[in-house]
Parts: sequence; C-alpha cells; structure tokens
Amino acid sequence: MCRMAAYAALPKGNPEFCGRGMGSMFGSGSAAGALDPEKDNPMRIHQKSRFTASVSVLALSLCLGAGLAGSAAADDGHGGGVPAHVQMEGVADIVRAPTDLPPPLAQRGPEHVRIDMQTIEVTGQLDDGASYHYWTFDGKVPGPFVRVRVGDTVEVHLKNADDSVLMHNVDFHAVTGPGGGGMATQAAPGEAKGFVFKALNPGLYVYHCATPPVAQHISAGMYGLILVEPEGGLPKVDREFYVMQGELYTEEAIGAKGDLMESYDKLIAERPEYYLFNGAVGALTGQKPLTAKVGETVRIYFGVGGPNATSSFHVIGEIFDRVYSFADMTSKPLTNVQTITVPPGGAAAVEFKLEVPGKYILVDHALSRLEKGLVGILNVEGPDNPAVFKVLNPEKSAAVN
Ligand SMILES: [Cu+2]
Repeated sequence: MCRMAAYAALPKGNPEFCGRGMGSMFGSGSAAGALDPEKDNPMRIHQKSRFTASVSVLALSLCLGAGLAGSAAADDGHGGGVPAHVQMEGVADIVRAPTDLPPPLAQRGPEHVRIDMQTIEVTGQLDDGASYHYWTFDGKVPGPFVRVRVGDTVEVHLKNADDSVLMHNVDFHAVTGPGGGGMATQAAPGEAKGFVFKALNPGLYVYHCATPPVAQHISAGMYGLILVEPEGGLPKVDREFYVMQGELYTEEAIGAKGDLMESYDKLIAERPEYYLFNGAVGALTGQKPLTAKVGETVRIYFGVGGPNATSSFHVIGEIFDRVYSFADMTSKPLTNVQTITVPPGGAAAVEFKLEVPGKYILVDHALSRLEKGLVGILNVEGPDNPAVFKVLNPEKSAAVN
C-alpha cells in the first residue's frame, strides 16, 4: 500500500520513470522486463552517468571551497553550489537531522529511565525523484539517539506499529544480556514488548533490529546509537552532532527515479548501489547540513549501521583533535588524527575546534562511495583567519613578476 501511495505521488508520463520494478508493476514495461538494466537500457545508463556527473560537480565545488553558486549546481540557500533539496509529495522525509540528539545529562547519580521506541515501515525519499520503502525506528534514519548514564537501570519499551507488515525487534550493543534485548523485544505488527537492563559499561553503542535476515533489516534503516555517559559525563563542547553511515541495495542502478525495489541478491553479494549518511542522498548536504561557527568546538558521534561496509570516516580540511576510537569513551582519546576506521556495528566520537570558515566535507575516504551518495557538509561561518589559512593569488603576487 505504501508503495502504491508513492507511485501515485510520482509525475505521470515522465520518460525517466522506467525502473524495472515499476514497469512490471504497471504492466507497461513489457520490453523492459527482458532487459538487463545494467547493460541494455540506454536510459538507465544515461541516468547513471548523469547522476555521477552531478555528484562530481558537487564534490568538485565543495573541494574547491565552494563559492560556485550559479554554476551547474543550484544554490540551496546555504551558499556554495549545493543542489537544493526537493521533497517529493506524498513521500516521507526519513532523514534524521544531525542536530537531533538530547543534550548532555545533568550531573546526577544512577537512575531508573524509560525508553519508548516504535518500529515504523514507511516509504521515504531516498534521492531526488526516488523513494524507498524504509524500515525505521520512530520513522527516521538513524533511529533516535538514546542517552543514559553508566549505572542507570534502563527500561526499554518497543512497539511495532499496527500497520507494519513484518516482525521487528531491537538489539542494543550497550546491553549485557542475551541478544542485547533482541529476543525479548521480538514483536509482531501491533505488539509491544520490553525488557530492563543495567548500563554497566560506559561508551557509544550501536543498536539495530536483529530480526532475520538481520542484514536486510539493518540496510532498510533499522539502526541507531545509544550513548552511555561515563561518570561525570564527557568534556563540554559547543555543539554535538549525530551521523550514521549505511548502505542500500536496490534492483535499480543508482540514479534511477521512482520507487526503488530492494535487491536481496546484491545485499548478500555485498554490492550496494547507495552509500548514505543519515538515510538518504543529500541528507547532510542540501537537506540538513551541519552548521557551526569559527571558534567553536564540535563533537560528532559517528556510527556505522552498515550492514557490511567499514567506514574510513574523514572530514576534508579538518584534523580530529581528539578521537574516541572504537567509541571507548573512558580511555585517553587519540589526538591529531586524519581518518578513523569504524566497523559495521561500531562507533566512534571525534572532536575538533573550528579555526577557519568555509565548507568542510564529511566523507568515507573510500572515495568511490562519494559517487554513490556518501557525502555531508559542515558549514562554518565566521571571520577569516589568514594566520591559519589564506588563498594566494599568483596573478597579483609581486613574487611572480
Ligand atoms: Cu526489523
């Protein structure tokens, strides 16, 4: 039903509306069904190359320090040549804002805390003109950022929405106990389940749906982070952000329009079409970029839902002043790190001070993935700082003459 609703929202008679799943659903793609979409469909090949070109324009403009408004990419109001986000009608916005996380906990002793979560299956926007049937915690990707303190007794209540089709559950890596709570929360559509655990170990942990096939549920968007603050909390920073990386496996090649269908074969072969920050192409660029000011310190809580790819997380133009590697939040952090490795089902926190204004690009330094949707922006505003960074203009330099 959700898929049909998405179809209804798509423009009719669009020549680019040629996804394989869609053709068969509409009974209008008799020839398309016999085509190999990777090799035989010129429209798809055209779409793919155009997509790659547009992403490359974005990447180039970003890497050049932006300032390309009015060029091939439209200005989105944030300045700097980022394609504007256009929300599809009748399709949900599943992107969780990177600022959507609770503030640090007040200094307090251990308490009894309650967490309520809902598993929701929803057709959401994956890309410009493309949707996907996501499975989510609370309707967004990633799921809600959960924040507790070491020693807390945590009461988890999971409701599987009445209109779900599938069973879902939640497995917290912060739990000491069988299945991380997965078995205890296995819920049929309309059911509510729960469990209680004591948060014994401080750290930043992934949670995810662990209903088989687990990789399928994770890929569809069912992952998030839980922070178990150590005693006394973490050092104060000016801004905190919540970013997660995942992969999506679609029958259609990247760049296709319409409601895209999952490819179980590609999932098992670990050949994703999309790599994503916070659930969608453009989630953290044209739609919900990170923003901060010169002089501020920021911390990014970064996790990988996966289900399969390890991230080499990097911010172009910045150096991580401190890294809580593997999300060990109690050891002395590493210092002065360029790129971190974060495995699927793993996390890390990075901190850095912003000295120079401009656009800083979040990537996985396995940079082929940038061409598959994996890019974010941190916009930093403030006065120039030529003592740290300035651009030379050789044409006007006396040294040239
Ligand atoms: Cu699930």
